[in-house]
Amino acid sequence: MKTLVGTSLFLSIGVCSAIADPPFDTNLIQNPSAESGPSSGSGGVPVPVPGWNVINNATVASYGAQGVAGTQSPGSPNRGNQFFIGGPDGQTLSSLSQTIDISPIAEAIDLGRVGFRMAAYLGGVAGQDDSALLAAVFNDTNGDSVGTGNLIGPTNFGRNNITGMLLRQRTGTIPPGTRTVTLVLSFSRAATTTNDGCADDLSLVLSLNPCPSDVNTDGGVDGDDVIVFFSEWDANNADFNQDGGTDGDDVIAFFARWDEGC
Ligand SMILES: [Ca+2]
Ligand SMILES: [Ca+2]
Ligand SMILES: [Ca+2]
Ligand SMILES: [Ca+2]
Repeated sequence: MKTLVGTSLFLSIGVCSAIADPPFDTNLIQNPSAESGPSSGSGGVPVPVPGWNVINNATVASYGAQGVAGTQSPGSPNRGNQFFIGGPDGQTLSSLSQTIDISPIAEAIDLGRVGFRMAAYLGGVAGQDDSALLAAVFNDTNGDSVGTGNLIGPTNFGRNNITGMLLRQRTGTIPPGTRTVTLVLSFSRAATTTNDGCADDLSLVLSLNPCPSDVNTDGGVDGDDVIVFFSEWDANNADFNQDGGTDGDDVIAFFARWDEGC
Protein backbone atom coordinates (compact mmCIF):
# COMPACT_ATOMS: atom_id res chain seq x y z
CA MET A 1 0.00 0.00 0.00
CA LYS A 2 1.21 3.47 -0.76
CA THR A 3 1.69 5.83 2.10
CA LEU A 4 0.47 9.37 2.50
CA VAL A 5 2.98 11.95 1.34
CA GLY A 6 2.34 15.60 2.01
CA THR A 7 -1.12 17.10 2.05
CA SER A 8 -3.91 15.27 0.35
CA LEU A 9 -4.75 15.79 -3.26
CA PHE A 10 -8.29 16.48 -2.11
CA LEU A 11 -7.09 19.52 -0.23
CA SER A 12 -4.88 20.73 -3.02
CA ILE A 13 -7.65 20.60 -5.62
CA GLY A 14 -9.93 22.62 -3.39
CA VAL A 15 -7.90 25.71 -4.29
CA CYS A 16 -9.39 27.35 -7.35
CA SER A 17 -7.50 30.63 -7.32
CA ALA A 18 -5.31 29.52 -10.21
CA ILE A 19 -8.16 30.16 -12.63
CA ALA A 20 -7.77 33.56 -14.19
CA ASP A 21 -10.24 34.32 -16.92
CA PRO A 22 -12.70 35.89 -16.31
CA PRO A 23 -11.79 36.46 -12.70
CA PHE A 24 -13.68 34.66 -10.01
CA ASP A 25 -14.24 36.23 -6.62
CA THR A 26 -14.07 39.79 -7.92
CA ASN A 27 -16.73 42.30 -8.93
CA LEU A 28 -17.29 42.07 -12.72
CA ILE A 29 -19.34 45.28 -13.05
CA GLN A 30 -17.76 48.31 -14.70
CA ASN A 31 -18.21 51.53 -12.75
CA PRO A 32 -20.25 49.72 -10.10
CA SER A 33 -20.46 52.59 -7.66
CA ALA A 34 -21.03 55.62 -9.92
CA GLU A 35 -17.61 56.98 -9.08
CA SER A 36 -15.96 56.79 -12.55
CA GLY A 37 -17.56 59.81 -14.21
CA PRO A 38 -18.97 63.24 -13.42
CA SER A 39 -21.89 64.00 -11.11
CA SER A 40 -24.93 66.14 -11.83
CA GLY A 41 -25.07 67.25 -8.21
CA SER A 42 -28.68 66.69 -7.19
CA GLY A 43 -29.59 64.51 -10.19
CA GLY A 44 -31.29 67.25 -12.17
CA VAL A 45 -29.35 66.91 -15.44
CA PRO A 46 -28.05 63.95 -17.45
CA VAL A 47 -24.31 63.29 -17.31
CA PRO A 48 -22.21 60.62 -19.05
CA VAL A 49 -22.15 57.37 -17.07
CA PRO A 50 -19.00 55.41 -18.02
CA GLY A 51 -19.49 51.68 -18.53
CA TRP A 52 -23.26 51.90 -18.83
CA ASN A 53 -25.77 52.38 -21.65
CA VAL A 54 -28.12 55.16 -20.58
CA ILE A 55 -31.83 55.31 -21.40
CA ASN A 56 -34.18 58.18 -20.51
CA ASN A 57 -31.87 60.47 -18.55
CA ALA A 58 -30.66 58.12 -15.83
CA THR A 59 -27.80 60.03 -14.24
CA VAL A 60 -25.44 60.41 -11.28
CA ALA A 61 -25.89 62.46 -8.11
CA SER A 62 -23.65 63.38 -5.18
CA TYR A 63 -24.24 62.42 -1.57
CA GLY A 64 -25.31 65.47 0.34
CA ALA A 65 -26.65 67.44 -2.64
CA GLN A 66 -30.04 69.08 -2.19
CA GLY A 67 -33.00 66.70 -1.93
CA VAL A 68 -31.09 63.43 -2.29
CA ALA A 69 -29.34 60.90 -0.06
CA GLY A 70 -26.68 62.26 2.27
CA THR A 71 -23.37 60.99 3.53
CA GLN A 72 -25.10 59.69 6.68
CA SER A 73 -28.28 58.36 5.03
CA PRO A 74 -28.98 54.61 5.17
CA GLY A 75 -26.85 53.03 2.46
CA SER A 76 -23.56 51.41 1.56
CA PRO A 77 -20.61 51.63 3.94
CA ASN A 78 -18.53 51.88 0.75
CA ARG A 79 -20.65 54.55 -0.92
CA GLY A 80 -17.90 56.90 -2.09
CA ASN A 81 -19.11 60.32 -3.22
CA GLN A 82 -21.67 59.57 -5.91
CA PHE A 83 -24.60 57.29 -6.74
CA PHE A 84 -26.93 56.45 -9.63
CA ILE A 85 -30.32 58.17 -9.81
CA GLY A 86 -33.32 58.04 -12.14
CA GLY A 87 -32.95 61.56 -13.49
CA PRO A 88 -34.96 64.56 -14.69
CA ASP A 89 -37.75 65.47 -17.10
CA GLY A 90 -40.70 63.38 -16.03
CA GLN A 91 -39.61 60.02 -17.43
CA THR A 92 -41.65 57.24 -15.83
CA LEU A 93 -38.85 54.75 -16.33
CA SER A 94 -35.13 55.20 -16.94
CA SER A 95 -32.30 52.73 -16.91
CA LEU A 96 -28.62 51.90 -17.11
CA SER A 97 -27.40 48.65 -18.62
CA GLN A 98 -24.16 46.81 -19.38
CA THR A 99 -23.33 43.35 -20.70
CA ILE A 100 -20.57 41.20 -19.24
CA ASP A 101 -18.91 38.46 -21.29
CA ILE A 102 -18.40 35.30 -19.25
CA SER A 103 -17.93 32.96 -22.23
CA PRO A 104 -14.29 32.11 -21.31
CA ILE A 105 -15.68 29.94 -18.49
CA ALA A 106 -18.37 28.33 -20.63
CA GLU A 107 -17.25 24.82 -19.77
CA ALA A 108 -17.65 25.35 -16.03
CA ILE A 109 -20.95 27.18 -16.58
CA ASP A 110 -22.37 24.33 -18.59
CA LEU A 111 -21.40 21.89 -15.84
CA GLY A 112 -23.45 23.99 -13.43
CA ARG A 113 -20.32 24.82 -11.48
CA VAL A 114 -20.40 28.62 -11.50
CA GLY A 115 -22.17 30.30 -8.62
CA PHE A 116 -22.96 33.99 -8.45
CA ARG A 117 -23.71 36.59 -5.83
CA MET A 118 -25.29 39.86 -6.86
CA ALA A 119 -25.87 42.77 -4.51
CA ALA A 120 -26.90 46.41 -4.67
CA TYR A 121 -28.02 49.24 -2.47
CA LEU A 122 -31.37 50.43 -3.82
CA GLY A 123 -33.70 53.16 -2.60
CA GLY A 124 -35.28 56.54 -3.07
CA VAL A 125 -36.26 59.84 -1.48
CA ALA A 126 -38.46 60.42 1.57
CA GLY A 127 -42.17 59.65 1.05
CA GLN A 128 -41.94 59.42 -2.74
CA ASP A 129 -42.46 55.92 -4.07
CA ASP A 130 -39.79 56.29 -6.75
CA SER A 131 -37.72 53.10 -6.66
CA ALA A 132 -34.90 51.10 -8.24
CA LEU A 133 -34.45 47.53 -9.46
CA LEU A 134 -31.35 45.64 -10.59
CA ALA A 135 -31.99 42.79 -13.02
CA ALA A 136 -29.46 40.25 -14.23
CA VAL A 137 -30.40 38.58 -17.51
CA PHE A 138 -28.44 35.46 -18.41
CA ASN A 139 -28.06 35.17 -22.19
CA ASP A 140 -27.02 32.22 -24.31
CA THR A 141 -24.74 32.35 -27.34
CA ASN A 142 -27.59 33.77 -29.45
CA GLY A 143 -28.34 36.48 -26.93
CA ASP A 144 -31.55 34.77 -25.83
CA SER A 145 -32.39 34.74 -22.13
CA VAL A 146 -31.92 31.45 -20.30
CA GLY A 147 -32.71 32.91 -16.89
CA THR A 148 -32.97 36.05 -14.79
CA GLY A 149 -32.30 37.25 -11.28
CA ASN A 150 -33.76 40.45 -9.85
CA LEU A 151 -32.98 42.63 -6.88
CA ILE A 152 -36.06 44.70 -6.06
CA GLY A 153 -35.49 47.93 -4.16
CA PRO A 154 -37.73 49.06 -1.34
CA THR A 155 -40.89 51.12 -1.66
CA ASN A 156 -41.10 54.32 0.34
CA PHE A 157 -42.83 52.26 3.04
CA GLY A 158 -39.96 49.77 2.94
CA ARG A 159 -37.66 52.70 3.68
CA ASN A 160 -40.00 54.05 6.39
CA ASN A 161 -40.21 57.17 4.21
CA ILE A 162 -36.54 57.84 4.99
CA THR A 163 -34.25 58.95 2.16
CA GLY A 164 -31.60 56.33 1.52
CA MET A 165 -30.75 52.93 0.07
CA LEU A 166 -31.08 49.42 1.48
CA LEU A 167 -28.99 46.35 0.68
CA ARG A 168 -30.56 43.77 -1.58
CA GLN A 169 -28.66 40.58 -2.51
CA ARG A 170 -29.10 37.08 -3.82
CA THR A 171 -27.04 34.05 -4.70
CA GLY A 172 -27.55 31.34 -7.28
CA THR A 173 -25.97 29.26 -10.01
CA ILE A 174 -25.28 30.70 -13.46
CA PRO A 175 -27.71 28.78 -15.72
CA PRO A 176 -25.94 26.32 -18.05
CA GLY A 177 -25.76 27.78 -21.54
CA THR A 178 -25.08 31.32 -20.30
CA ARG A 179 -22.41 33.24 -22.21
CA THR A 180 -23.15 36.85 -21.26
CA VAL A 181 -24.90 38.58 -18.38
CA THR A 182 -26.81 41.80 -19.06
CA LEU A 183 -27.35 43.96 -16.00
CA VAL A 184 -30.24 46.41 -16.16
CA LEU A 185 -30.50 48.97 -13.39
CA SER A 186 -33.91 50.58 -13.77
CA PHE A 187 -35.53 53.47 -11.95
CA SER A 188 -39.26 54.07 -11.78
CA ARG A 189 -40.89 57.41 -10.98
CA ALA A 190 -44.09 57.67 -8.98
CA ALA A 191 -43.93 61.22 -7.59
CA THR A 192 -42.70 64.65 -8.74
CA THR A 193 -41.23 65.28 -12.20
CA THR A 194 -37.81 63.89 -11.26
CA ASN A 195 -37.17 60.16 -11.06
CA ASP A 196 -35.61 59.74 -7.62
CA GLY A 197 -35.10 55.98 -7.58
CA CYS A 198 -31.43 55.53 -6.73
CA ALA A 199 -28.71 52.91 -6.37
CA ASP A 200 -25.08 52.43 -5.41
CA ASP A 201 -22.38 49.85 -4.74
CA LEU A 202 -23.54 47.19 -7.21
CA SER A 203 -21.72 43.89 -7.43
CA LEU A 204 -21.78 40.68 -9.41
CA VAL A 205 -19.25 38.11 -8.23
CA LEU A 206 -18.77 34.63 -9.65
CA SER A 207 -17.40 31.67 -7.74
CA LEU A 208 -16.34 28.22 -8.82
CA ASN A 209 -18.24 25.51 -7.00
CA PRO A 210 -16.09 22.65 -5.70
CA CYS A 211 -15.54 19.78 -8.10
CA PRO A 212 -13.15 17.08 -6.80
CA SER A 213 -12.46 15.47 -10.16
CA ASP A 214 -11.41 18.79 -11.73
CA VAL A 215 -7.94 18.03 -10.45
CA ASN A 216 -6.17 20.73 -12.44
CA THR A 217 -8.84 23.28 -11.44
CA ASP A 218 -9.35 24.61 -14.95
CA GLY A 219 -13.12 24.55 -14.63
CA GLY A 220 -13.69 21.43 -16.71
CA VAL A 221 -13.45 17.68 -16.23
CA ASP A 222 -11.57 15.87 -18.98
CA GLY A 223 -8.57 13.74 -19.83
CA ASP A 224 -6.14 16.33 -18.52
CA ASP A 225 -7.49 15.70 -15.05
CA VAL A 226 -6.77 11.98 -15.43
CA ILE A 227 -3.17 12.77 -16.37
CA VAL A 228 -2.72 15.07 -13.41
CA PHE A 229 -4.42 12.61 -11.07
CA PHE A 230 -2.08 9.77 -12.04
CA SER A 231 0.92 12.04 -11.82
CA GLU A 232 -0.07 12.80 -8.25
CA TRP A 233 -0.92 9.15 -7.62
CA ASP A 234 2.50 8.05 -8.82
CA ALA A 235 3.95 10.51 -6.31
CA ASN A 236 1.88 8.95 -3.50
CA ASN A 237 0.00 12.20 -3.19
CA ALA A 238 -3.51 11.37 -4.37
CA ASP A 239 -5.56 10.56 -1.28
CA PHE A 240 -8.79 11.20 -3.16
CA ASN A 241 -11.01 9.37 -0.66
CA GLN A 242 -9.26 11.01 2.28
CA ASP A 243 -8.58 7.80 4.18
CA GLY A 244 -4.97 8.71 4.91
CA GLY A 245 -3.26 6.77 2.13
CA THR A 246 -2.86 6.71 -1.63
CA ASP A 247 -3.86 3.40 -3.19
CA GLY A 248 -6.17 1.70 -5.66
CA ASP A 249 -9.26 2.82 -3.77
CA ASP A 250 -8.38 6.40 -4.68
CA VAL A 251 -8.33 5.50 -8.37
CA ILE A 252 -11.80 4.00 -8.03
CA ALA A 253 -13.07 7.03 -6.10
CA PHE A 254 -11.55 9.44 -8.61
CA PHE A 255 -13.09 7.76 -11.65
CA ALA A 256 -16.49 7.53 -9.96
CA ARG A 257 -16.52 11.32 -9.68
CA TRP A 258 -14.87 11.83 -13.05
CA ASP A 259 -17.61 9.77 -14.74
CA GLU A 260 -20.22 11.99 -13.09
CA GLY A 261 -18.55 15.06 -14.59
CA CYS A 262 -17.49 16.45 -11.22
CA1 LIG B 1 -20.79 55.41 -5.00
CA1 LIG C 1 -39.59 61.92 -7.75
CA1 LIG D 1 -9.91 20.03 -15.23
CA1 LIG E 1 -6.95 7.15 -0.11
